[in-house]
Amino acid sequence: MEDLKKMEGTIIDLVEQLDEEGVISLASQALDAGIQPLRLLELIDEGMNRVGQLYESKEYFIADLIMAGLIFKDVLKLEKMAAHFQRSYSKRIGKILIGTVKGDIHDIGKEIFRSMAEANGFEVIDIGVDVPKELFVSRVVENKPDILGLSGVLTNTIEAMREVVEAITRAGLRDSVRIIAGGNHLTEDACRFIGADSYANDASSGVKRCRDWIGSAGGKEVRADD
Ligand code: B12
Repeated sequence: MEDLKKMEGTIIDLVEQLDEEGVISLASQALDAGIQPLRLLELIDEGMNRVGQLYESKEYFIADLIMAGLIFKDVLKLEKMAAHFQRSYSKRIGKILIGTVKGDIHDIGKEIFRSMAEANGFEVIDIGVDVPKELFVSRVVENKPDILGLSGVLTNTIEAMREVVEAITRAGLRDSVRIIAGGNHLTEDACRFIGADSYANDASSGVKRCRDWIGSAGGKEVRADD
């Protein structure tokens, strides 16, 4: 069997080549050989970046982006990946409502954030993609989450995110919910423009921020295996 280091490079190449069977097969082997699920996600992500670059340079087309998305979802479904994100908690530490903002249908990053947040003890209500601001408001009223997560991958989603925060404020809900914006294009400046309490470029740091918020509000983590 190839050693892990070599496998890592090959996985990135296979994603770039959109070789679905090859990625799944090698990803399974790498998991069996002990690769950390988060490391595997990083590798797939790196491959996705390459696909994105090829799309920008017009060597790849929209169908190729679709294929890349399917490959990522297949990897997330692998038994060891799914198992990594499933831990049982006797008590949830907090509630997160999450959706991808209007104009954006990318949902893989949101799903990764959701899985990681659930694995860290949060209850997560996912309201989907291309979500209008009015729906964010009504679902916040209905579900009373501790945290609202706004996902957006397209750079122009910053405006839609800002509109959601404005709508939440207008509805008199701003003081009842912390807001985190997620997307790898976000910056400190963008976060200020949006009016969110924080932002994250990746799911792990986003979940960490949410845990810190719950911790500072006096929340207590209780795991089933504690
Ligand atoms: C797969 C893909 C698609 C698939 C999406 C499938 C799906 N189910 O999601 C499809 C085919 C639908 C698609 C469509 C389009 N896409 Co596209 N797509 C991609 C691609 C290749 C991968 C995206 C992805 O899943 N990445 C992997 C995940 C894990 O990363 P992520 O989404 O960034 O998520 C991480 C963080 O952002 C963060 N995060 C995300 N959400 C949240 C939420 C919270 C609360 C937190 C804390 C964190 C967080 O954590 C995640 C994990 O760490 C990227 C290229 C790339 N490099 O990303 C282009 C890319 C994003 N797409 C692009 C474009 C242009 C489009 C289209 C406009 C193409 C077109 N002409 O139609 C359409 C837009 C449709 C729309 N209205 O949304 C551009 C965006 C350019 C820009 N500046 O905005 C990119 C960058 C490609 C490129 N380089 O040109 N796409």
